[in-house]
Amino acid sequence: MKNKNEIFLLKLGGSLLTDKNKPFSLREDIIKNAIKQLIAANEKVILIHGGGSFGHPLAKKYNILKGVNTSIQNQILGLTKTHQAMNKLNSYLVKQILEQGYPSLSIQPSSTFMKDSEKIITISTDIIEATLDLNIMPILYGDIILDKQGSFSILSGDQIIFELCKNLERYRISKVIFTMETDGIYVKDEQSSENSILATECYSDDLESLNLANLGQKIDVTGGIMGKLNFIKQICDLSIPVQLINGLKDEYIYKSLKNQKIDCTNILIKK
Ligand code: IP8
Repeated sequence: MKNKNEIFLLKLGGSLLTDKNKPFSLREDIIKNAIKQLIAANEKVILIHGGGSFGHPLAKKYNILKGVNTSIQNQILGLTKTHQAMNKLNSYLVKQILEQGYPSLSIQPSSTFMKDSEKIITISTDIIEATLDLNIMPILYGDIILDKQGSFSILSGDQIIFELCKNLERYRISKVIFTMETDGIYVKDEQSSENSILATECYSDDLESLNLANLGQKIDVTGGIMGKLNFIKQICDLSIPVQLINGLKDEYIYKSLKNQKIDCTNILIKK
């Protein structure tokens, strides 16, 4: 029997939820299907989603990641617009989930986390744990983050996951699932330079030395696959297993939440 306080963290990648080539465009069928699987699995989950074509283009336009820059026209307005764009994407997801009769609550990351120079300060995770206590699914998302030193930056969904892994007290995270548009991490095939192979199992200690094939940065201001691997390594250092799965494949989100076997990348923790 499962420990009552065990939960999954599930990240729905922004490139899965939105059309990267068109600002502010939703992939409605994909979103609805992902939500259907999540609800069918009926596990205790904290849902985190990325920015896709909502947050990233604005964050890029106003160079939000690097903080205050007075030479960028209307940067502060751009900061607030970036948040608003993420809010809009988040509202769409929450609406779909509620319409399917599943209790979920959006928790605004820019009011839950702050920065003090480079360091992230978690204001409180009590609200997230109180939400879980009531059997409500908390939903967080990549957002802007304000800095005590008078600046700001971008807080990615991956970073939120790492902060939750570090700071949740009453809930044990049994697995972090990253849902993407590919089956996981691809490495270059040493026999043929044109081919790449899915790394189905990979020890966290080996992440840094992988000969990656899928390096595309696309529209992400928050570091693409390299940034993700960096957080994955740190999550695994907390002894939490990580799985990277394809959110486009039939029932993969459901199967992952039910710990069923799927073709994906499992990051293993070295004993
Ligand atoms: O897609 C980025 O979140 P991510 C959020 O998880 C913004 O990296 C505001 C660009």
